[in-house]
Amino acid sequence: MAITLYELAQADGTRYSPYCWRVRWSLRHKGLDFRSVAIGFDDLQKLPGGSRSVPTVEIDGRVVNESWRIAEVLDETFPDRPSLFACEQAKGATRFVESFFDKVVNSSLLPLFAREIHDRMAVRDQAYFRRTREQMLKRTLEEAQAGRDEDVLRFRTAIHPIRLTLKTQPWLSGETPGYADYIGLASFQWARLSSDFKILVDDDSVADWVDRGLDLFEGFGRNVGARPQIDATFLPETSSSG
Ligand SMILES: N[C@@H](CCC(=O)N[C@@H](CS)C(=O)NCC(=O)O)C(=O)O
Repeated sequence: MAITLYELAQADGTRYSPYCWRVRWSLRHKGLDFRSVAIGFDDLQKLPGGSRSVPTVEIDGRVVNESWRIAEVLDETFPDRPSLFACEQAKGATRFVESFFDKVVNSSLLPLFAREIHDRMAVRDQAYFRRTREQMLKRTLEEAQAGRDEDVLRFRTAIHPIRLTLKTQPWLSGETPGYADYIGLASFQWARLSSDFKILVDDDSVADWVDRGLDLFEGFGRNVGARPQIDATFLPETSSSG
């Protein structure tokens, strides 16, 4: 079984996309090895299957796009491996988790460190990123960053539902981590890899959950840095963008 994950990378090769990290953790959850191919924004139109966004995966030649669909396909294709959704009802509820992280968490995080995302990407990606993200944010990357000391306080309040959930269970998925956790952890991983700005205070239960998430699968999330650490069982990470 050959699995290839196409994903955005910083100039130094660090994979930082929050939607790709959902898939990265999902693949590890299912115990699947994969080859990571780094692309730039100008490679999006060259993705297999005409995807135009990452994550895109190829599983033995079958191309799947969109993080949610990829998670579904992983559960359908590998039913004997640990499930990402556990049951249809849990999957239904996880859709709400996805919407919360897409529309509340990721949208609130982007202005805090969009300028740093820009600075860490390859120069050839920067103009496209600046143009499209400034359209989204309706202000310049610099203006967005200038307000972040106040914005982060609002962000910490907005994520209170995560704290309330973690009061009664160790993971968003319940007793053990599942796709709901990978959706959420991926957002904080995006922040961690993109910026030095402090998103969470140390004694926040959300910070503890992120910490535990980074330790999963022998520190799979933690052991990435300037150069993505390559697990001995992994195929080498390759770059299509030179
Ligand atoms: N709903 C999609 C969202 C994926 C997404 O927004 N990916 C970004 C990178 S993090 C992308 O490919 N953007 C293309 C662009 O900005 O043109 C998913 O869950 O896979």
